[in-house]
Amino acid sequence: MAHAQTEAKPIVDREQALDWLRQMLVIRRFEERSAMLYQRQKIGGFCHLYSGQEACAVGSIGVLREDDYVITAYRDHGHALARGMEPRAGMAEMLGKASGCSKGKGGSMHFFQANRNFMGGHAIVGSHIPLAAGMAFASKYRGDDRVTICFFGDGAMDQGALHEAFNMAGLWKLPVIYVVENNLMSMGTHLHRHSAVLDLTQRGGPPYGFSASVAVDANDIEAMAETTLEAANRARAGEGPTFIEAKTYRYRGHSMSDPMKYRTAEELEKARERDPIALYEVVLRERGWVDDEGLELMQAEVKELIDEAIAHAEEAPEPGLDEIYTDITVSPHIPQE
Ligand SMILES: Cc1ncc(C[n+]2csc(CCOP(=O)(O)OP(=O)(O)O)c2C)c(N)n1
Repeated sequence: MAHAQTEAKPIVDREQALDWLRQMLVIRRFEERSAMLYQRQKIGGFCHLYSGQEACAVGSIGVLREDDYVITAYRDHGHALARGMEPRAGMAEMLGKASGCSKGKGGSMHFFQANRNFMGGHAIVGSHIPLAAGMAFASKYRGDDRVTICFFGDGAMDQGALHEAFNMAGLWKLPVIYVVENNLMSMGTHLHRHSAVLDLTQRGGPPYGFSASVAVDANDIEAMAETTLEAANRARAGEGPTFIEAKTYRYRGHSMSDPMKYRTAEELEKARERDPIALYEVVLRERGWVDDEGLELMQAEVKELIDEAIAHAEEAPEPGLDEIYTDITVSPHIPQE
């Protein structure tokens, strides 16, 4: 049983809190079922699970506006679902079906939903970090007050693209929030083996003149929400970017093919004692906002939602051959007969 460690005063009302708990449960179940489908070879390509990190996506995206931009790396299911993607569009994408969010052509690493300003999962480590600066630049150029939030892993801290983009974001005071989800691992390489400085808030914000650089316990969903809200307020007020080191942990291997030999069962067990979903359930019980019956009902609803998404995905058609060149490149480069 997890113990509540959050002291944060509620920044949300009951309805919002229950919605966040539900979203975390949806992400967890979506991925557990995806893992099963992967093992049954229903899902092709790479598949990176987010289990253990749910509070990071739900808490941060949950305080943003619908017109703000969200962009992430390849561990993207959690961010997409937190942004409101329908599980059936996500699951169909996992199975490579035409009704998937990227028409079945992107797969697990390339969820995308422009009408929710979810600007995608990106497979090349660090590649989307300059894109986030570009989106934030566009907001500033247009004179609107939209914010861009960009998620990446601790491994991306070493990419040159990150440092080039951070320099421009700081220089031009762009309205962007950069969130490193520090789950301690870059594939099987521990942070202390790829970074001389372990306090990422020192590497992320200060060298580039960001308005703030803060570390947060990202298993505490409300702490994550509060930190993000403050960052968004600063960005909208023209104060420029914030760097957030979201301290978290992933339960699964890097991808489905990772046997996790770099980690002990004890380490995993210890991490699970601070499971973000269990922690939040305890908090909400203590506030009297949920009880056994409410939780059971919520779990049953989430199960049904994911069951339905899988049934839809299994039955949906594959993309037709005529889709082979669509959405791949701009029209002049499509081969002509
Ligand atoms: C430029 C580039 N180099 C290497 C890879 C192979 N690769 C895929 S994921 C990964 C590790 C990244 O770890 P991290 O950024 O910490 O993210 P996490 O998987 O923990 O979410 C690597 C090296 C890649 N996709 N792109």
